[in-house]
Amino acid sequence: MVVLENCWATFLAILNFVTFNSINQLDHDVSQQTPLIAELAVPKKDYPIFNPPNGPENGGFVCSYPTLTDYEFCSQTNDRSCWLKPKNPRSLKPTFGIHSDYENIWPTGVTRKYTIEVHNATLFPDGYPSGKTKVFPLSYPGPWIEACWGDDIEVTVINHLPCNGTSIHWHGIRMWNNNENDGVNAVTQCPIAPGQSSTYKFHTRQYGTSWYHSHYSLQYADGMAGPLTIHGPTSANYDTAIDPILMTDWNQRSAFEDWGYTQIVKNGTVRPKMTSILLNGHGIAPPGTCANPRPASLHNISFQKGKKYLLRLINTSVDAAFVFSIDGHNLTVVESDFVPIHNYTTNSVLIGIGQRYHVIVEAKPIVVAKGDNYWIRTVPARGCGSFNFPYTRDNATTGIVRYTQSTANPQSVANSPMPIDCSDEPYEKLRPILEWHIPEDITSYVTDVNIGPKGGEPYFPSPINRWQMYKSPLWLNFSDPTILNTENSSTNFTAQLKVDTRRYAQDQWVRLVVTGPNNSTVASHPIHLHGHDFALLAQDNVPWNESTKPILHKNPPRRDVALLPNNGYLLIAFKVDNPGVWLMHCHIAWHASSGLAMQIMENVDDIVYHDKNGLKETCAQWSDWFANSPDRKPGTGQCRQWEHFQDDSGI
Ligand SMILES: *[C@@H]1O[C@H](CO)[C@@H](O)[C@H](O)[C@H]1NC(C)=O
Ligand SMILES: *[C@@H]1O[C@H](CO)[C@@H](O)[C@H](O)[C@H]1NC(C)=O
Ligand SMILES: *[C@@H]1O[C@H](CO)[C@@H](O)[C@H](O)[C@H]1NC(C)=O
Ligand SMILES: *[C@@H]1O[C@H](CO)[C@@H](O)[C@H](O)[C@H]1NC(C)=O
Ligand SMILES: *[C@@H]1O[C@H](CO)[C@@H](O)[C@H](O)[C@H]1NC(C)=O
Ligand SMILES: *[C@@H]1O[C@H](CO)[C@@H](O)[C@H](O)[C@H]1NC(C)=O
Ligand SMILES: *[C@@H]1O[C@H](CO)[C@@H](O)[C@H](O)[C@H]1NC(C)=O
Ligand SMILES: *[C@@H]1O[C@H](CO)[C@@H](O)[C@H](O)[C@H]1NC(C)=O
Ligand SMILES: *[C@@H]1O[C@H](CO)[C@@H](O)[C@H](O)[C@H]1NC(C)=O
Ligand SMILES: *[C@@H]1O[C@H](CO)[C@@H](O)[C@H](O)[C@H]1NC(C)=O
Ligand SMILES: *[C@@H]1O[C@H](CO)[C@@H](O)[C@H](O)[C@H]1NC(C)=O
Ligand SMILES: *[C@@H]1O[C@H](CO)[C@@H](O)[C@H](O)[C@H]1NC(C)=O
Ligand SMILES: [Cu+2]
Repeated sequence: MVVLENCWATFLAILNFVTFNSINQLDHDVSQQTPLIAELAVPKKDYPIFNPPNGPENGGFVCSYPTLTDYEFCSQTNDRSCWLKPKNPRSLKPTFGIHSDYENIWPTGVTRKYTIEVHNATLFPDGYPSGKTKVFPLSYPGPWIEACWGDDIEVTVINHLPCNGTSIHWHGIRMWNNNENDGVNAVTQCPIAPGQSSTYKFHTRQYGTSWYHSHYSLQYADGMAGPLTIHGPTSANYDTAIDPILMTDWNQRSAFEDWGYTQIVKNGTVRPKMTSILLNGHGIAPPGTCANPRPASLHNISFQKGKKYLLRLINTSVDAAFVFSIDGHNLTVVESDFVPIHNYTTNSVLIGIGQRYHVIVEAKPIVVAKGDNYWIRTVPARGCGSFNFPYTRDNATTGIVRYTQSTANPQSVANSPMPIDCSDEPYEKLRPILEWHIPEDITSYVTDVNIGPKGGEPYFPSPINRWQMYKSPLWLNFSDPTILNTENSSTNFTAQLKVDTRRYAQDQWVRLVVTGPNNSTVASHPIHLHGHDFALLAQDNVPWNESTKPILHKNPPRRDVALLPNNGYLLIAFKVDNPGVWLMHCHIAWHASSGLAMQIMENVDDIVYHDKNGLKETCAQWSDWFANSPDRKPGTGQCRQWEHFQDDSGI
C-alpha cells in the first residue's frame, strides 16, 4: 500500500511555479566588495575584517568588527581557540575565544540582513517528487544563514504559501530578553498570514552551528529547514571547514498527509514510515518504489590528504536519530550544540533530532580502502526512526568522501565496533570548556511525559492520539499567542508551567525532572528547550528516583536538546534569567504535533517587548486572513482544510 502511495507522483505532469529567493546584505560597506579566499582581497582597515576560517568552502564571506579598532583577528591553523585579541598584548581588554564567558561577553560585529521567501513547491531530492501538498522553499535545505560571533541578524520571512501561515524558529539561539523573536506561532507570535511578511531580529552571543525551521504545524518535516552558522573560535585545530551537513529522514509523501492518515484513519496506532535519508537534500531512494525516478545523487565531499577538516553535523530529522560515521576515519568531537567542549575521539557519533556536533576529521584514513573513496554512513539508531525499508549498517551509505576524481562507488567497510543504540553521546564525554557549576539545592519541578487523553475537542473531532508532558497535551490557538495574553489564555490545553524567580533570589536556577512513560514502545524522545542552554544533570533509562546517583553538578554537559531515554528520565537545570514564554517539546514532529510540549512561563511580568505593535499587526493580518480568505469557504478555493482548520497542536 505504502509503495503505491509513493507512486502518485508519476501522474504529476506539471511542476509548480515556484521561486525562492534569499538575499544576503551586510548593513555595512563590506557587502560592496567581492572578497575571495585570501585576506588579501579584503582591504586593509584599522579594525578586524577577514574571511572566517570556518566560512564557506569557496570563500567570499567576510567578518567585520568596525568598532573594535584596537583588536586583531587571532585564529590560526595551529590555534583555533582564539578569535579576536587586543593588538596591544598589555591591553586590559578581553580576548574573545573559547574561554570567554559568552553569556556575558561577546565582540560587537555588524548587522546581517537576509530575506527568505517561502513557496509551495515540488522537489525531487531522492529522485522522486515530494508529496502532493508539501510546503517548501524552492531549495532544500533552505539558504545558509551566516553571521560572525557578536553580529546582529535580521531575517525577513515572506509567506507565499496559499493555505498555511508560518513562523520560523532559530534553533538554539538564546533570544535573551527577546522572546518575541523566537518564532513559535501561537506562543511568541501569530503565524505570518499568507501574502504577508515579518522580520526577525536577534543578536548572537553564542557561536557554532545550528538550524532554523518552521514551527508551524508539520511544515519543517516537509522541508522548511536550513542551516544557521555563527562563525567563531573552535576548541581544536583544523585547516579548513566543510559547509554544514544537514541529515534528515525524508518522506515522499507530505507530512500533512501522513499525519491525517495515521491519526484519523489509523487512530494514531501506526507511526508514519519515511522513505529515505538525505544529506544536504541529496539521497537515493531505495529501489523498488516506483518506475522512472529522476536521476539522483549522493552528497559527496572532497578531501585532500593530510588536511584537517571541520565538519558541522546537524540532525534535522522528523523521527530518526542517526549514528554518523565516515568509513576508515575517526571523528574528533569539539562542540555539541552551541557549546565548545574538551575534544574526544570516536569512530561514530549519535546525533538526535535538533542536535548538532562540530567534529574534526583528519584526511588520513586509518583503514585504507581500494579506490580511496569512503562511505559516509548515517545509520538510524535502533528503535529511533521508522522507514519503509529499514536501513542497516550495511546500506545506510548516504554520502561519499572522495580523495580522487573518480565517480565510482566506494569499496570501504563500516567502522567497527559501531554501537547503534538510541542513546545520547556518553554523558561524561561532553565536558564544556567554559565550566558551569549548578547549585545543588534548587527548586525542582517534575514533568511527566505520557500518552494524553484521546480526542481533540473542541478543536478537532476525536479520535486523535495525544501525547503530553505537563498536565495536558499542548493545543494552541493561532489567533491568541501566549506572549500577548500571558494571564488569560483562551484554550484549556495550554500546558503552562510558571517559573517566577521573584519568589527566590536573583539568578535562581531551577531543575526539571522529565520522566518518561513506564511502558512505551517508542524509544527516546529528543527534548528541546527554547530560550536556554540547559545543564544536563542526569539521564538514564531506569525509572526516576530522587536518591538516584550520580547527579552531576560540576561542569555537566550543556546543550539545548537531550534524549529522554525510553522508560527513563532526564534531569536538567536552567538559570531563570530570560523572561519569556519558552516552549519545551519533543522534537519528533509527530509527537510535537500530538501535544508533547509545554510552555515555561518564565518571569512573564518582566518580558521585554521590542515591538508589541508589530506583534499585534501580525495577529491582525492573521485574523483577517483566517476570517476572510475565500479559500476558507467550501468549494471556493484550493485550501482543503476549511472544515477542521487546525488539526494538530499548532507547533
Ligand atoms: C502545492 O504544490 C503541490 C504540488 O507541488 C500541489 O499539488 C498543491 O496543490 C499545491 N498546494 C497549493 C495549496 O497550491
Ligand atoms: C497547511 O497546509 C496543509 C497542506 O499543505 C494542509 O493539509 C493543512 O491542513 C494546513 N494546515 C493549517 C493549519 O493551515
Ligand atoms: C584535543 O585536546 C588536547 C588537549 O587539549 C590537545 O592536546 C589535542 O591536540 C586536541 N586534539 C585535536 C585533534 O586538536
Ligand atoms: C478508531 O477509533 C474509533 C473510535 O474510537 C473507532 O470507531 C474506529 O473503528 C477506529 N478505527 C480504527 C482503524 O481502528
Ligand atoms: C557528487 O556531487 C555532485 C554535486 O555536488 C553530483 O553532481 C555528483 O553526481 C555526485 N556524485 C555522486 C557519485 O553521487
Ligand atoms: C536524528 O535524531 C533522531 C531522533 O533523536 C534519531 O533517531 C536519528 O538517528 C538522528 N539522525 C542522525 C543523523 O543522527
Ligand atoms: C579511532 O577511534 C577508536 C574509538 O572509536 C579508537 O579505539 C581508535 O584508537 C582510534 N584510532 C585512532 C587512530 O585514533
Ligand atoms: C537494507 O538491507 C536490509 C537487509 O538486507 C533490507 O531489508 C533493507 O530493505 C535495506 N534497506 C534499504 C533502504 O535498502
Ligand atoms: C482563539 O483566540 C481568538 C482570539 O482571542 C478567540 O476569538 C477564539 O475564540 C479562540 N479560539 C478558541 C477555540 O478558543
Ligand atoms: C485576565 O482576565 C481578568 C478577568 O477577566 C482581567 O481582569 C485581566 O485584566 C485579564 N488580564 C489580561 C492580561 O488580559
Ligand atoms: C474549558 O474547560 C471548562 C471546564 O472544564 C469548560 O467549561 C470550557 O468549555 C472549556 N473551554 C474550552 C475552550 O475548551
Ligand atoms: C509493555 O507493553 C507491552 C505491550 O505494549 C507488553 O507486551 C509488555 O509486557 C509491557 N511490559 C511491561 C514491563 O509492562
Ligand atoms: Cu517524542
